[in-house]
Amino acid sequence: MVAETTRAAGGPAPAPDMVWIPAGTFMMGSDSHYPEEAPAHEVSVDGFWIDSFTVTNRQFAQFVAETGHVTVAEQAPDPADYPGAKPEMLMPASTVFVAPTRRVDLANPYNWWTYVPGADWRHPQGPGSSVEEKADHPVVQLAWADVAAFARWAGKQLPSEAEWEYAARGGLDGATYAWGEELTPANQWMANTWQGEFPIRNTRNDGHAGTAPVGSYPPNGYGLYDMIGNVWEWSTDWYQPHAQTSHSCCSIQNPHGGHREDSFDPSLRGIEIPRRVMKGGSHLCAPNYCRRYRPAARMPQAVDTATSHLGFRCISRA
Ligand SMILES: [Ca+2]
Ligand SMILES: [Cu+2]
Repeated sequence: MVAETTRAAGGPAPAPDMVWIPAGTFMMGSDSHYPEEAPAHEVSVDGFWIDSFTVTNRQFAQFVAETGHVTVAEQAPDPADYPGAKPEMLMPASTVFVAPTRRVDLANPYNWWTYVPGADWRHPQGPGSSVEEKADHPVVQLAWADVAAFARWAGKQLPSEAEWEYAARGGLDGATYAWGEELTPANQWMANTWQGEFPIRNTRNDGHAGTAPVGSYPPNGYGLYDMIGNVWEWSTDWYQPHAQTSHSCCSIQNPHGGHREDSFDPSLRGIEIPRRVMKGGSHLCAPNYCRRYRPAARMPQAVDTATSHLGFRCISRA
């Protein structure tokens, strides 16, 4: 599982299992998929190191053992932050995917997302679950404050959306997938996604129904594993549609997303929780619901919200 460390313009790797991504210019976003990905626009990023793998339960456990960090999901939310919240929403809890038993309205994500008291990174599906057999799976159920604390402890940073997307493309500029134009080239599964009818039937043709151990699928052109699928990954950018943040005239240098105040969820009036961009899609992305198993795909994620399909990896800027 140890990836060969690339030594290049960035000098020696700052930590094990990191790959140097050379500075470059690429087409960020896509005009061919979901509206929030458009317009495709030219972007340049400086070189940086990036983790070959998403952070695992084993690594997060080491961080917690050394620092005593208590994650957001393990703490009761402060009622002052959530005016009008029901009491059951104010206990330590987190968001878990629970497959419905019959076909449901795909327009309502609450048909499969459940707020489960006692769900946290050690119990990703709730109190009855554990990560004992999942040391090499990506850690999940982390809010922004948790991944930021881990990165500080590790002496690393978190990627901007542009850095993440550039790395995910693996040198294939403008390609639909991180590996080319076909979802399953030569009938090979390149990422852990969902096969079958989401959210009721997972045929696990790719070998995994939930998370898979990191590095279970082939790496991209830069030697990075699981950039697509398995778990979504946090980026630093405040969420805004590309159309509102990009400039059409010229390439943008090291962009860092939108404005914090513009990232609030407009449907939650009076609750101003900023949202960052998450990238890469997850084991829940399915052709009949969410084709976000692509580098250009992006979704807003409230900084206080941890889920069972969201993890992260770190970078180190030169
Ligand atoms: Ca799968
Ligand atoms: Cu998806």
